Amino acid sequence: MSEPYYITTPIYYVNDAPHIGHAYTTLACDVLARFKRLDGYDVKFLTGTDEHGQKVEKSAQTAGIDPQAFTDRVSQNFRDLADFMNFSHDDFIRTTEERHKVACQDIWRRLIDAGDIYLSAYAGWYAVRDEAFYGEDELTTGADGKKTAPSGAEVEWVEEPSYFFKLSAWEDRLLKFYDDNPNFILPKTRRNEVTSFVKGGLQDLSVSRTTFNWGVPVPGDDDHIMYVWLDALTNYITAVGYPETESVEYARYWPADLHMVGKDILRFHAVYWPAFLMAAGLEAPKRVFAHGWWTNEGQKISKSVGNIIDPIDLVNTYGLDQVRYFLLREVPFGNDGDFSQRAMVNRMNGELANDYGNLAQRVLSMINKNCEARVPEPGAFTADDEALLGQARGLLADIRTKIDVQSFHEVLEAIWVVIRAANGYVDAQAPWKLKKEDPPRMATVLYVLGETIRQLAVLTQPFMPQTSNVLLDQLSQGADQRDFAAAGPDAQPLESGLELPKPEGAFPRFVEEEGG
Ligand code: ME8
Repeated sequence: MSEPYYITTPIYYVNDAPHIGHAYTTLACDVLARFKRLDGYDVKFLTGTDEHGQKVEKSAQTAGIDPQAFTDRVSQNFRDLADFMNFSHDDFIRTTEERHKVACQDIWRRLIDAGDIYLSAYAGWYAVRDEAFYGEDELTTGADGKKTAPSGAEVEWVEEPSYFFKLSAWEDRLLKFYDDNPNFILPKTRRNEVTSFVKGGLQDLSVSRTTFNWGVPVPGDDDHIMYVWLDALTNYITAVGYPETESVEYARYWPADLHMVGKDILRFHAVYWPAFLMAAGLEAPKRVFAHGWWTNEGQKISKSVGNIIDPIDLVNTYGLDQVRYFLLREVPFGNDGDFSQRAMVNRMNGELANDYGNLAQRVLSMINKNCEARVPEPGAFTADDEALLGQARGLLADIRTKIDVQSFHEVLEAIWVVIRAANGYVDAQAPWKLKKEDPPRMATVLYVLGETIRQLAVLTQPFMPQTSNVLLDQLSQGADQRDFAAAGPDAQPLESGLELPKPEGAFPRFVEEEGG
């Protein structure tokens, strides 16, 4: 049986329309999920929506509808975006589902039984936007006297009865856990941030609210609802069948291989979540990767600035695979990045249309014209031929190691090294000249290029599924010739004599409108 791989996105708040940041995180997971499936893993890829809490309740009130109807509507927008972006999730969880309520109440009971939850009262600052509690020392006071959290969110003073989780008791065990699992938090810089936060001392965490009721009721105390983050984090185990810890699904997929998150919510995933799980007697996930933050033409993306990037508009302008490629190529994964139209067009025209698109188009057209539209029969390979073929066959092993540390930009860079080498080879070998001078050599050169393009098209599938499939169709590759068994040194190479369809361009150029 194939090895399991369980990957999750954050579940997004349904307070607002999805934007480029949400699409980015899910895209990264989609690429990993597709990569692992093609590489023979049994993948479970989870995404969904976070529907409880004060922030969502307030948004529903502003919209003038009841919270359930509101969340039904907004959650659907996230589902529609996932379909539009060609995301391949296996499950979409909503925290208002019954299966999730059962899971939340069960983990609560486990925490009570373990003696890690006690009843007291909270008096302190709360930011509804972050759904987070803050200490006085973390806040900044503005000229207007208003206090804000480090995220920029406004805080309000809250006083209410509350259950607390004994987070303070978990400091040493968390530090030991980070030590024992050096790759639990990636990138490394984020790991250092988290360990110094924990070393600075942990306070017990308020895990229930009483001043509103849009949430999962605390078992045995109807006055309280569970804190939205305890509720939300639990989604990752609900989706694998928790509380049925003996179930086949739970045993197979838990602990998760990777929780992908933005850097804004790392603390919840790397501190609170493993502490909740360990306290409940459950295993902690294997890795949390915190990626960076996108800005738009240098500015923070926010509704009030009015510069939200709608992924649907972006795709309608540049094309789906172009946007998928750009987002993971432009910024070293983990770093912050800036979206600019100029950079998008440059990469689309330079790397996709010119480098990759032209390579495929030139080679396939020459085969079509000069080889009766069939894969040519190669003669003996020269050192140059072997060098290019060797580079293409070596790619799979190289990018596997880069994917395993979520280094998407390096994967794409490695693929482009081969694309550029193939273009250099076309120029050096000049097959158009060989047509008259040495037709058998032309056949060998075009064969080498055809085989290189086949390897490339197999490996670009996770990033650009549609376009890669167009290329694989043009190489007459069947459905069973597209997984990663078809790439690398042990693959069955392109078959001579195979009939190829008439080539068509797979990577359009972006032509700017006049005056635009
Ligand atoms: O935090 N750049 O949900 P959320 C990059 N419900 N990524 C961005 C981004 C940007 N400008 N803006 C948003 C929540 N994101 C909780 C999560 S999980 C148990 C609960 C992405 O709707 C990024 O992944 O505020 C960030 O962590 C997430 O959206 C926050 O989504």
